[in-house]
Amino acid sequence: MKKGVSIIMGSKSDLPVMQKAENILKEFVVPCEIRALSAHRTPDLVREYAAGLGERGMGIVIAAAGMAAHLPGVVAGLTTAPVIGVPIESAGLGGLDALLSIVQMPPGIPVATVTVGGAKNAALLAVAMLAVADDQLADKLEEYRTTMRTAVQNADAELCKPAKGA
Ligand code: RP5
Repeated sequence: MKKGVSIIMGSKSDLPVMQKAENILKEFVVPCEIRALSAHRTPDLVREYAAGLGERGMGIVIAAAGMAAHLPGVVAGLTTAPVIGVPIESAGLGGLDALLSIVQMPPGIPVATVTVGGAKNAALLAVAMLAVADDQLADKLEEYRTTMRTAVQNADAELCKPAKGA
C-alpha cells in the first residue's frame, strides 16, 4: 500500500497556510489526512493520533504550529516517521518564535524544518521522500521540475525581448 502524508497543525487558524501543502499532495495524488490538534491544548489527543499513524498508512508527518511551536517536536518524539516542521507566522514575533522552537531539536529526535509559512516546500519534501521508493512519483517530480524550469525560461524570454524602438 502506498504511504500517505499526515498534515497536522496546532490550530485551525493555521489552515490557510497549510492548504498549500494539501494542494501539492493532491497534485501528486499522494493520500493525506489533515487534522488540527494542539501539543498544549490537547496533548492526549496528539499522543493518541501519533500512535495510530502507522495503522492508518501515514508514512510522513508535516506538522505546523505558531508561537511556542512544540507540536512538530512532540510528534517527532512520539513516532519514528519522518516529521517536517512548518513554522507559522504570528503577530508579535513574526514567526521567528515558531522557527526557533521547531528547528532547535535535541540530538536524537530530528525535525526537518522549512521556512516560516513554507507549507508548499514541506509537501514537496514529503513527495521527494516518498519518491525514493516510488518510481512513478519520482517521474512526476521530474515533470514538476521541468514545468517549473519552462515557466522560468518563458519569463526570462519575455524579459529578454528587445525594447521597442531599439
Ligand atoms: C499555535 O498557536 C497554533 O499553531 C497557532 O499558530 C497559534 C494560535 O492559535 P489560535 O489561538 O489561533 O488557535 O498553537
